[in-house]
Amino acid sequence: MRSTFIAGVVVVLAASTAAAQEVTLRAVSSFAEGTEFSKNFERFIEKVNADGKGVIKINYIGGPRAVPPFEVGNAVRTRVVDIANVTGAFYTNLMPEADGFKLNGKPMSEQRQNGTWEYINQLHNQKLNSYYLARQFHNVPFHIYLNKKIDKIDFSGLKIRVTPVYRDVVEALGGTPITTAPGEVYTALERGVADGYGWPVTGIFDLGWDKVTKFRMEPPFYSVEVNVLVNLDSWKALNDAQRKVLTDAALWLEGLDSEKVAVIKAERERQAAAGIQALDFGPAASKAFLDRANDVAWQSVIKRAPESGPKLRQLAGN
Ligand code: 173
Repeated sequence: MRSTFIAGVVVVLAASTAAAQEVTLRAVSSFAEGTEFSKNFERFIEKVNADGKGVIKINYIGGPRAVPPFEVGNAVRTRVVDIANVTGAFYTNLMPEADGFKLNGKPMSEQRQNGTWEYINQLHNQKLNSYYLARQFHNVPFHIYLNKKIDKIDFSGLKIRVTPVYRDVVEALGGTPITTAPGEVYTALERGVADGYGWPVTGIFDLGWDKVTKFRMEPPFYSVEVNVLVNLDSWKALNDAQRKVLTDAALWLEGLDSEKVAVIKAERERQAAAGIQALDFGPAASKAFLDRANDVAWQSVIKRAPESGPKLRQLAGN
């Protein structure tokens, strides 16, 4: 009687172990669901769920309504979530050198070959208890958008909405930086709390900012970086098959950056059609701006991260 009972328990346990071989990861994005900087991550999730049937599954909790953008890095670190779509600019409190990732616009295929990926992965292992699964949007630049016309590249007297991405350059050019999450940009512009904002060339229509934007300053600068991070304990708990599904999908996700060339062109045309005027001060002023933007950003990264800053600069080659 007793041995039959034990045998039964063993069978039940074996069955539940087999079922538990499909692991479920909880995911969040630091950008609103369905918007430009979440969309490809959402495609990645669909792909993982299709390719990983019976092996691994991602449960998408959603965007900033689930976890505020500036807290997403900490949520991955502490395993409140297993996987996140987040820019380094949102976790510089935990990793100051994350502000330097925008200064490397090399394709990820190259960064994976020349040791950059590996070095940045180590930084994430150590400081964010996470695995650096993918980096997106290396070929998408940023701009400063304005509602007041300027006649040279000088932000004196202007209040400009920033994140760490734009803070140093805005200050260097005399502007007053105001830090907000993307979700507060519309209201800041509508109320005149900000005279302008930093944002990539793409995505301003997603939250209706075209209605509160007059000018886009040229030239484009830096490189967007939005990373897919996996909590390191969650990553270590996966088996080889599960990691392979994630890694294959990550490389596919990075490859989607090639679509952005056409997207950027269309976006600039759409902005023009919406009445957003480009402010272009010519090649000499543009070059001076780019040099200054690059210098002040590296100085700031190196000051706050004296060891890893110079290494990141050497890897970026600028
Ligand atoms: O402007 C921002 O909120 C920001 O830093 C960012 C970074 C990457 C993609 C989009 C926005």
